[in-house]
Order: sequence, then C-alpha cells, then structure tokens
Amino acid sequence: MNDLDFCRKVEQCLTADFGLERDTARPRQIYLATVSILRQILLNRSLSLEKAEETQKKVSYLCMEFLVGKMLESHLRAMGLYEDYCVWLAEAGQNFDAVAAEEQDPGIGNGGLGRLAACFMDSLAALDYPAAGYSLCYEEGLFCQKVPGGEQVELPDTWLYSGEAWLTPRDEKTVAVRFGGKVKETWRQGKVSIHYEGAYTVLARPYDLFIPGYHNDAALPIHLWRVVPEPIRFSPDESRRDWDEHWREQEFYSKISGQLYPDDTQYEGKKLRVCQQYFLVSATLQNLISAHLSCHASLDDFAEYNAIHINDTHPALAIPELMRLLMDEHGYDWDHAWTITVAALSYTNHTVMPEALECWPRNLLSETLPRIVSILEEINRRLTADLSARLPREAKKVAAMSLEGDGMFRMANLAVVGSHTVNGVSQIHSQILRERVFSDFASLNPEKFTNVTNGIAHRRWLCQSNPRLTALITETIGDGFISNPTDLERLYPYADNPDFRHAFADLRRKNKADFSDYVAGVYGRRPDPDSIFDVQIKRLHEYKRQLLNALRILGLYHSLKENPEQNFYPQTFFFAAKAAPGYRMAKRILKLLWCLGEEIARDKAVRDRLSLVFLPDYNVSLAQRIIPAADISQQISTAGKEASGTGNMKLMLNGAITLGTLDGANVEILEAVGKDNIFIFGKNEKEVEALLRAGYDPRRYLLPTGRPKDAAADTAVVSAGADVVDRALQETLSSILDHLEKGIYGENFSDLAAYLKIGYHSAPDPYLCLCDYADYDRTAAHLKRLYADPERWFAMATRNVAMAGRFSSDISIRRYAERIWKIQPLPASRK
Ligand code: 26V
Repeated sequence: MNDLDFCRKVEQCLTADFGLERDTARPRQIYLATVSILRQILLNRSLSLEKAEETQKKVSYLCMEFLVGKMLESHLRAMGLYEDYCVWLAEAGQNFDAVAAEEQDPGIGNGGLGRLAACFMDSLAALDYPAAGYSLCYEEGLFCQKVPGGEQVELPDTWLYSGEAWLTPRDEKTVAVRFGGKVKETWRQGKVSIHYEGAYTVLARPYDLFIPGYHNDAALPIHLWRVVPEPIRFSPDESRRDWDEHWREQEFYSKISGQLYPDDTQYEGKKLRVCQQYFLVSATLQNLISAHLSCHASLDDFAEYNAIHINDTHPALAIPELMRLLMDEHGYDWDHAWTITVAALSYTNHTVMPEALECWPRNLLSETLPRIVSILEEINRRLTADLSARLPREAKKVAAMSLEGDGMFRMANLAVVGSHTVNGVSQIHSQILRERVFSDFASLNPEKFTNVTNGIAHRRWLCQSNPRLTALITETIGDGFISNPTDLERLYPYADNPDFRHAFADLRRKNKADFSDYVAGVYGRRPDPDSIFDVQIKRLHEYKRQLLNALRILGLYHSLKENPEQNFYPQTFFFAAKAAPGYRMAKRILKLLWCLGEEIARDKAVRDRLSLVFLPDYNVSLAQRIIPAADISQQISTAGKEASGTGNMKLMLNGAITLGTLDGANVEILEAVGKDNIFIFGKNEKEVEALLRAGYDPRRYLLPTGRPKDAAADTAVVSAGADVVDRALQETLSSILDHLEKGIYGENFSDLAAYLKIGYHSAPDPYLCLCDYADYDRTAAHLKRLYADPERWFAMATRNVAMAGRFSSDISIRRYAERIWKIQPLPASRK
C-alpha cells in the first residue's frame, strides 16, 4: 500500500466509523481511525507470515511483560508512512502531536525485562525472523505513579482505553485452561490416562498486538491472552453443579488477566500469580501444538519447528505443561516427551536478585495444578536419582539442585533442568550464573550455559527519540546505521572534528531546552538547560543505589553551603523511578529524593547551581524525552547485582557519558569505548563478595565519636582493611548522616541513616553505599571537571555514540537466532 492509499483509508474509516471528516474530527477519532487501518494492514501481513512459518522453525518468546511504549509514531515510521501522514494531517489543520497524545503509554511491563522483550520484538521483525511474543492481556498495567509530598501513590493504569484499538481478538484461537480439582491417573503400558474431577475451566483468548518490521513486510504478533467466561450449556451434569462454588471460582479466575504482578504477600495473591503463569504457558503451548498439528503429521518434530523461550522464571511451568500435553493429550511416553521438551525450550535469567528465582509452596501448587505437581515430582525423582549416581558423596549438592526443598518448588532449578540452553544477559552476569547461582549445574553441564548480552532497539532509542542527533549522524556518515547499527563506528573519527563536535554540542543544548520546557509544563519548575543534566532513571531498588546518588548530592549541598564562593558548574540531577508497592525501603529512598529536591529548591543560596528533580511516573515515553537531553548517565549498582541494564546502552547511544560501576553491561561499554570515555568507580564484583564474606563495617567510614563499642565492630574493622579511610571522608559522611537524622524538608530520615550505619536484619548495608562513596565522589568530580571543556566532552560523547552500535538489539537477536533458537530469516521469496 502506498502512503496516499493509507491516508485515504484512514479518511474512509473516519467517515464510516464516526461519520466525521479529517478536518472536523477530534484527535481521538483520528487516532482510532489511524490505528484501525494500521491494525488491518498488519493483520494481513501477519497472516501471510503464518503460512510461511509452516515450513520453517519459529521462536515463541514467553514473557510476563512487554513494555512496548507508544506505537503510533514507531509503527508509522517503521512502515514508511510517517512523513506523508503528518503532511496529510497538516493539510486538514490537524497536528500529529495532538493525535499522538491520544495514545497512553501501555504499562504492561515493570522494567528492564519487559522493555527488553519489546526491543527484541522490534529487531525480530526488522530482521524478518519468524517469531511471536506471548504474554497476558492485563486489564491494568503497572500502576501510574503520583508522588504528592514525596509519597508514592499507585493509581490503576487503564491502558486499554487507548490500547484496545491496537488489539485484534483471535476468537478462533481460544483454548481452555484447567485449574484445581482432583486428578486420577491410570497407567497402561507406560502410558498414562488422566481424568479430572471438579476442575475449573477458564477460556483463554489471544488478543494480538502487531509489531511491524522496519521497511519490510514483516508484522510479528504479540499474543496477549485474556480470560473469557466459559459458555454454560444445560446438561444433566451442569444441573448438579454447586453454583455458589462456581461464582466464587469465577470471581477468582476472572482476575487472571486483571493486573500485572498482583500483590503476592498473601496466599491468595501468590495463587493468582501462579494461575497467571500457568494460564500463559498452557494457552501458549496449546496454541503452538495445534498450529503444528495443522501442518505436520505428528509432534515428533515439534522441537524442529518450535523454539520456545522462557524469560526469567515466570513461564518456567512451560516445562511440566509441555510434558503434560505431550503425554496426557498426545500419548507420548515420558522419555520421548522429555526429549522434545528440552529440545524446544531455552531460558534466560534476567536477575540474580532472589525475587526472580521464584519458589512456590508445594501446597499451593498441589491445590491449583495437581497434575503439574505430579509431573514436577517425576522430573525431580529422575533428576535426583541421576545426580545421586553422578555425585555419590555429595548429598548436599544434590539437595541444592533438587527442584524441591523446604516445602517449595524451585522454578529456577526447573528452568535450568528443562531447557537446552541457559543464558545470562551480559558477560559478567553470565559468568556469575556459571560460577555462583547455577555453579553446580554448570560444572556438570558447562555447554548448557552461555551469554547473550542485551541490546536496545536503536531505531526507537536514537532515530525516533533523538531526531536532531539522527540528522547529524545521517549527514555525516549516511543512513546505513539504521539497518546496520555497527556502521555507527564510522562516526568515531569525527570525535576529532571540531565542526562535528560543535554541531553535537549545539543539538544537545536544544534537546536540553526542549526537555526543560517539557518539565516546566508538566511539573512547574524549569530546569536550567545550561546546567549539567545528570540522569539516573530506572526502577527504585536498593541495589541500584539511588541512595548513594542522594548521599552525594547531600555532600555537594553541604560543600556549597560551607564554601559558597567555590567555582561550581551548575548541575541538575534527574531521577525517575517507580518503587514496587510493597517495597518499604524503596519508598523511603523515593521520599528522600523528593524531600531533598524540595529542600534544595527553597534554598536561594544554592538552587541556581544545584537542583534535584524527581520526575514521577517513569515510563517509555518519559525515557524517550529525557535520554536525548542527558549529559551524564548514572549506572551505579553494587557490582555483581545489575544483570545488564539497558538504560546504560540507551544513554550511551545518545552520547551521555557513563558514571558507573563495573557491573552488568557497563563492563562491555568500557570495553567498547575504552577507559578514557567512561568513568568507572567502586569495588568490583570479586571485591564486593570478599568484603561481604569478611564482614563489612560501614562505621569505619564515619567519625568514631559516640560510636557504641562492640566486639563485632572491632573484628569487622580489621577485615574490611583495604581502603584507607581518612578523616575528611569520615567528616563528610558523618555530616551527611547527621543531616538525614536531623531531617530534610521536615521529614526525619534516621531510618535511612541507621540502615547505612548499622544495617537492618542484623546485617550491614549489603549494597556498600558508604564503602563506595569516596571513589564515587572522586570520579564524579573528575567527570564534572571535564564538562567545563566542551571540546573534550563532545569528543567523548561522539566516541560513545560511535561504539554503541554493538548494543543494538539487532545484534543480540542475531546471536539468539543463530546460537540458541537456530532459526533463519524468512526467505525473501515469500512476498
Ligand atoms: C521481579 C519482580 C519482583 C516483585 C514483583 C514483580 C516482579 C517482576 C519481575 C521481576 C523480575 C525482574 C527482572 C528484570 O527486570 N531484570 C532486568 O532485566 C533486564 C533485561 O535483561 C536487565 O537489563 C536488568 O539488569 C535486570 O534488572
């Protein structure tokens, strides 16, 4: 379809659906009509893809979250329709931004995991691989964040108000998923026949969201499963049904696709999470099996045509569920079913934090998924028998590798055992998986473990969100980088070209001014675009150490108060972060950031030189605005804790300079740009581990006065040895902690001071904020001094952009495709 046809179709749709013309229609109606036409085009493209897939292996990417961001502009750009569409709107006195503003940011994701999934779909489509995403069609996404008075308030994210327009219900693909009840197994000649009594059946219907490829004909679906009520037909059985029980169950199960990550502190919430996970995997696998059987004689070759990817442990129940379907529904014996299952599945671990190594209580799983439990037990019986034979005198190791322990089923062990390949998301993270998290598995089966470093959709994160920089790059080296991101390396020599650097500095200043205007419009205060924009944007978590950043800002504040005449380049610190609703410490840190921002803002003596802006409701759209305006990218997690990070890559791609620890993909950014173009500080991962093992005593970084003397502290001081702690540092940190105790903007933060000083749950701060402070401060100060020399700064910025191509998700996806999924792009001949 050419662009004119497209615009004409939108116009026809406006008339047919709303009885309106393009010049009289409201932006919302134009938005709906445009999306409707885009959706139809993409549906047609994806149907032709389904045909091609019959003869080719495809990947199914299972993830509880897809943080796709707004789609109107990115889809129009990818489909080559954007420019003409804008002209067409302008001719009718309409404006693209007003139409685009009708789209809410679909918050059907939580953080890095979901955004990575979205970037991967973009690259899979751009590279024309046969692929589909699978997730749930949540009625509500992650909460919308408000922060009145610094307190996080979570409002429902009703993304479907504008998001529904993108969805195509696929009624014909509806499947049934069963929960609860009792299972009767009868074995005959190694084959089992299963009968269910009293199970509750939920219908799952996919709502498809399509992702277009970049300037090709691809359209990949993300199938979002939604609960639909089962039609009740009269029959003698039904008339005997306990209807009260039915209503109770219906109320519970209808919530399966209600909300992303419901609170799971109570039993009911945990059960709901398990049901969500099972609903996703069962519906997905049934869908894949029926698609396979519609064009193949049997499931014997299922794994030759299907690569099924599990993201974090949430979809790990795909393993017993595929076993169940193969054995119970399709008559396979155990060994054959297991071979097919392991050959089809692969698993990516996205964090070493315990929350992603899920464990489900045995009683909960038995009540909810009785048949799955019997399969898990059998997987585990065989696993532990095999391990005991291979490791005869290592009962402890075998117990640690078991799928069951302390009354829990361990989803991470399951994911490792049931997959042919396990990968981490950066070099250092994959190494930690091999050496620590899954070391026992890795020593038995080293070839199972590999690394694929994350990547980002550079077409969204550079071409779309930073048009000025994109134009400069295109003028300088052409537009080859749009399809071949490593072409950006051709920019490298321009780091030494003053004209290029000046043009870069110029456009950065404009981006900063635009962002300042936006902040002023939305939040009331206008940041100074001539100050350094220093950015930390990510989920709020102790390990990401927004607290360390706040401590340093307090340090700068104190220094400005004590020595107002000092030469101080104005600096604005931006934070944006959502805290998990039940995460008390994260909410306290958020409150500190907010209070500190207010306290500095009311202090006339410093506010022109130092400010802290907390931007509420961090999401993809806000990230797209702030990243092109950033000078400094803070990536300061405690080494060993951030699996990869992808914000670090987005900021680098836009020329921000990283101030970070040797953690996650920072390590590879350092490798790419060299040590003169990135600013690394702090303990490395091995040092962190050694320090925590030896005993970390934060009090040695503070003035000794008034310190309670106890034996534990004395031994810790000795073992923490390596750093020399001078008195000036102790004074700085003590006065910062005093300030927390005294209160900031009327709020007392003694709890945070105590956390930093003595820790909680009888362990000192495991994220080592005080320990890394001195090096952080030194490195940040050095970096800041460089900002005063724009020639040098923009040379560094240019080198960062030039070397960022290797972090395109196109590159990650090629690696997954070639090394893990073993899939090929679709042949050009399908068109
Ligand atoms: C954990 C939890 C815990 C409580 C509530 C809900 C919930 C949902 C998801 C998770 C796991 C989050 C995993 C995650 O997002 N990991 C991030 O993955 C990125 C992509 O690989 C990576 O760049 C980040 O470093 C990693 O933190």
